[in-house]
Amino acid sequence: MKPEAPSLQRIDLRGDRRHPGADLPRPPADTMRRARETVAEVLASVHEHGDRAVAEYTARFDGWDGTEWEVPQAELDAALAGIDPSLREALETAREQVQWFHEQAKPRDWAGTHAGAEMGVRHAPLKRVGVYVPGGRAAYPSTVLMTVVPARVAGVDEVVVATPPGPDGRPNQTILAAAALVGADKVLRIGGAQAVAALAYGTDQVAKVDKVVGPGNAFVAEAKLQVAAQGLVGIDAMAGVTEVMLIADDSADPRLVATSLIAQAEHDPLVTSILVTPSAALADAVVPLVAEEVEGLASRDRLLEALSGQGAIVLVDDLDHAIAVADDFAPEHLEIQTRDARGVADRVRAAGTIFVGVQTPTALGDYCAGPNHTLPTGGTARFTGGLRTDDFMVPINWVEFSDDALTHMAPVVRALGAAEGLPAHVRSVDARLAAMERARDAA
Ligand code: HSO
Ligand code: ZN
Repeated sequence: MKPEAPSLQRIDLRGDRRHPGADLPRPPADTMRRARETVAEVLASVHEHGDRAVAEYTARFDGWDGTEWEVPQAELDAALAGIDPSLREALETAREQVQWFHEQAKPRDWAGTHAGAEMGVRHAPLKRVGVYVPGGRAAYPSTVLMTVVPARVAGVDEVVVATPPGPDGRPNQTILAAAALVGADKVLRIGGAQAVAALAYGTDQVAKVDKVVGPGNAFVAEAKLQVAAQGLVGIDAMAGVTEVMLIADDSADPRLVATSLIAQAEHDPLVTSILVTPSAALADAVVPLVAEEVEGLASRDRLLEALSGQGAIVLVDDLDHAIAVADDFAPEHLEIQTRDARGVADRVRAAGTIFVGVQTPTALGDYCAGPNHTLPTGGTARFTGGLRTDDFMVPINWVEFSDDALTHMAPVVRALGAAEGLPAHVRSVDARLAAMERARDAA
C-alpha cells in the first residue's frame, strides 16, 4: 500500500546512552549481493569469449545488437554541443570546484633520513582506470565529474568510462556530454557485469584497466567484488543506498531541516533520513513541514515510500548525545544545523562528509561543493572515507642505505634472520659488509 503522507518514526533515546545508534532504521545490508551466480556466469563467459560474449549480453540486457563499444569522438562532441548552455556552464563550474578540492587532497610525497638511511613515499598515478556510470533512472552526470576529475588530478594516463547503451546504441546524452567536458579519454557503450568483466579481463576492443570505480546496480557491484576477489583489479568502496542524518538544535529553522531531511530520499525507496535533536519542539515542528514539502514535488511518491520506510526523528538528551548517535550510525552525509555548528562538526568521528551550518545542504556536495559525492554508506564510514585523489595513485615506499647505515643495521638483520631460520637473508647483508671491507683494504 502506498503511503499518503510521510510517517516518520519517532525514536526517544533520552536517558538512554547505552546503544546510541542501534535501533535506527537502515535497509538490509545485503541489498547489493543478490546476483552472485548470474554475475559469475557473465564474468566467466566474457573471460573466455571476449567481445562475442559482451555482444550477447548487450543484446540480451540492453536490447542493442551492436558490436563496437567505443563511442566515436564525434558523438561525444555532438553530445556536448547539444546540451543546454546553462547546464554546460553548471557542469563547468562544478568541475572547477571539485577539481580544486581534489588538488588540495592530493597526497604529498615525502622523504627523510633516519639512522643514516634515506627513505620516503612517492605516489605514482595508476596507468588505466575504468569508471562505471549507470544508465537508466540513476544516470547522474555529476557522477562522471566525481570520478573522472579526481582520476585526472591524480595524473592517470587513461580514463575509460563505461555506460550502458540504449536500444538504439546511444548512451545517455548528458553522460556523454559530461564525459567529453571533463576529458575522459574514451567512452565505451557497455553496461552491467559485462562492462566490469571487459574492463577487468580485457577483450580485443577493451584494454584491461588497473582499477574499476563508480556506482552501479546490484550486478555491477557484485561484478566489482568478484573481479577484485580474483586479484585482478582494484575497486573503490561500494557506495550503497544513500543516507542522510541531521543534527539540529532549537536554533534551527524547522522548514530548512525538513527540506534537508527530504532531499536525499528521492534517490531510492530505501534511502534513510534521520533527524537527531535534543529539541522536542523542533521535532514537533518538522513533522507537518515534511508532509507539506513533499506535496507538489515530482518525486513525491518515491519520497513518501523512503520517508515512511526509513525516515525517523530521534530525540536525545543533548548535543553530546547526538554526536554519540551519529558516530555509532556513521552516516554517509551528516548535516549540522546548530549553534556553533563547526564546534559540533569537529567532534564527530564517523561520517562520509559533514555539511556544516544551515547554508550547506547535502545537495551542494552532490553537485558542486568540492568534496566527492562517492561516499561510504551502511555504517562503513566508521572505518573508511569517500573516493579520494589517492584512490587513483599507488603509494610506493622507497629506501636507500649507505655503507654506514648498512653496517649499523646489519646486526638486526642477523638476529632476526637467525630467529626466523632464513640464512640467505642474513647472507645478503653479510656479503655486502665483506665487499665493503675488501674495497677498504684495496684502497
Ligand atoms: N547523493 C548521492 C549523489 C548524487 N546526488 C548524485 C545527486 N546526484 C550519493 O551521495
Ligand atoms: Zn543526492
